[in-house]
Amino acid sequence: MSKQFPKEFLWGGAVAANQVEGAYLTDGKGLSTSDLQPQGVFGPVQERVEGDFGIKDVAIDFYHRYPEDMKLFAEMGFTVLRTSIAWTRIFPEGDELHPNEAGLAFYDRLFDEMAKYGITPLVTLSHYEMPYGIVKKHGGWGSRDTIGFFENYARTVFTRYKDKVKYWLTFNEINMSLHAPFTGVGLPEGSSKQAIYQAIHHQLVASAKAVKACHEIIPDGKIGNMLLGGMLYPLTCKPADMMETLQQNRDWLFFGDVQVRGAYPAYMKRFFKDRGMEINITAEDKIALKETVDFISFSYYMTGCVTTDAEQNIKARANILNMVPNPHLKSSEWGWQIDPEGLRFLMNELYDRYQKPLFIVENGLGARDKVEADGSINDDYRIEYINDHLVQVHEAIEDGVEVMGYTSWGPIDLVSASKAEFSKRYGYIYVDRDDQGNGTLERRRKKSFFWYADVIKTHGASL
Ligand code: BGP
Repeated sequence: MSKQFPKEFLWGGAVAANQVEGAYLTDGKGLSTSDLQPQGVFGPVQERVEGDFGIKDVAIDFYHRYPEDMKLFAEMGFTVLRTSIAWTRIFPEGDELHPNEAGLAFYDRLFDEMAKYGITPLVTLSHYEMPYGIVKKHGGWGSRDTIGFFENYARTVFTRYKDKVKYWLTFNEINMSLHAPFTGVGLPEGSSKQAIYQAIHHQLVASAKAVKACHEIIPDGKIGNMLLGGMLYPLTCKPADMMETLQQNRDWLFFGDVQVRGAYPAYMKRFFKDRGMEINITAEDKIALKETVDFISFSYYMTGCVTTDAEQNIKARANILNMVPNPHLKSSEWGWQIDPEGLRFLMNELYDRYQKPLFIVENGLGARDKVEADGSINDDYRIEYINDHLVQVHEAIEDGVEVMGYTSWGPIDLVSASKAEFSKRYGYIYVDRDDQGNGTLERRRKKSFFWYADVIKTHGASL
């Protein structure tokens, strides 16, 4: 069967401001939460000391080198690039009334550069970072006031870029707040579940208000949510395992349920009651939540299993999300289980549940690459991974799922989110930098670069 994708399908890659830009204080940028996590999104928060503080300070210097990178993306034939705006470039402390013009001007230049090559921007408002000023002064998303700060930021960027950016996302992997509360909602590690869910509630209201603002300011625009697509399977067909899997899948689908359906799902009533939690949801909040997203975007790297067997549960802890390993799947070096068919399964699940178009905005293989003596980088493992996943995306389209596009994660090597290291690479483009920050930052095409260019050129027929 030909793997031809629809002509209007968008092809490209995805990056995030704090993992590529560097220039962490340039042109009036304020400190973001990510600038205080030198060891990554699960790492401790450290007050900054003078001088070098970790590899994210420079990252891949995209802030200055984006014209060169855009040229390479265009050479691969990208029709879309997902990136995020660093909130702290626009509002350095987060709670100012007026934006920082130099920060706004940077993204004007960036979007203009994309336009030169006909690359459509897909922009995340908040990708794993927020102004540290809001955390220090207001307690992050724990405070209701943060909804207003975010809405002001969202309205500012929608108004400024309304003619340049038509596709938007609110919060990156909003469901990760349960696993990394500081990164997600600016609360300290060890915060109570009650506090985390209250902060998440504020974030969900803010997300809905951004959706409303986008609809008002950019009537021909589209705005989506962004979920970590962490599909879980029951380890056995024991009814108790089935039930537990249903519950655990709801832990992350809950966010989508609110953002797509416009209200808290029925099952959350018992969830909160059983845990003795009470979330302050006002009548105005309920009205605000009714403004729902136009499409659903998600990341997809792996699947995992669920069991009610205590012993198996202790043995698990195979990856960052503590999923029980699936005996039928292989894992990456970082314990992420590779499951292309799971992507088709997940896409069908999401489409059955919501009947909204889907956008796969992250997928890829983190691996250590070797530069050969002749300078080539032969990343066949990456080609295989992406090929197999794209074949399943095509299957899902054949199944009837509406899919807007695919942006693989890190088309150019960047700083890893979970470990803030450089040796876990995702790119089609190699960047000369190591975990200690040594290297020239020179860009080089890997074997996968030419392979992906071919996939795009043939609309998937070469898969
Ligand atoms: C997602 C994040 C990204 C990204 C990716 C890969 O969860 O949205 O920011 O980094 O995971 O993760 P890592 O960089 O830890 O390999």
